[in-house]
Amino acid sequence: QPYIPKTDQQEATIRAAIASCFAFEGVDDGQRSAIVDAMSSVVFKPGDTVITQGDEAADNFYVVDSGDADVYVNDKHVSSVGRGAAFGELALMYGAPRAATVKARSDLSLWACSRDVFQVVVIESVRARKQRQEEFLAGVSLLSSLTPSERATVADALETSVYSDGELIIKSG
Ligand code: 1OR
Repeated sequence: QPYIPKTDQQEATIRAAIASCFAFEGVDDGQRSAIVDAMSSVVFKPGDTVITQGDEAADNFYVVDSGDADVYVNDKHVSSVGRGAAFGELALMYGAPRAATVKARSDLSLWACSRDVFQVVVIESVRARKQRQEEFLAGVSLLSSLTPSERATVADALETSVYSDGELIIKSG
């Protein structure tokens, strides 16, 4: 993986963006560090297009270092992103065309993570987590009549729930 040095503050910005982006749920600390290390700086001028809706060759996922960008769906302004926001993860996660157009509103400095690094780290850790969940579910006797593909569907829907000692989980009736 590439290694691009960052200041503590730059690293903190990227880490916080990753922490609040659902694409990185289940990605462990070591893998998050790999992404932080690999991200490289790209700059855009006001009015520049960063992402074009419908583009099928998504190249990067981004974190905003400074500046603002506008998000458009079907030419309609739907949101804006600024410092610490992550975007461009959807097409990389789902192998789908870009779902929105993103344009620089001001001078825009972004951290970019290439599709290759993103796929290795995120897709692999999502796959590994799903496999762990499927293996876990395979041992649950209540679900033993499910087919492997049904079990995979249930595994996809699993979320972690934490209970404190003595806390009610289900109430009869
Ligand atoms: P992407 O890889 O599809 C465009 O490239 C990115 O814009 C997308 O990932 C998201 O990270 C980001 N709908 C779709 N994409 C959005 C939206 C959005 N907001 C930000 N992105 N919205 C729904 C509009 C009907 C706005 C939600 C607030």
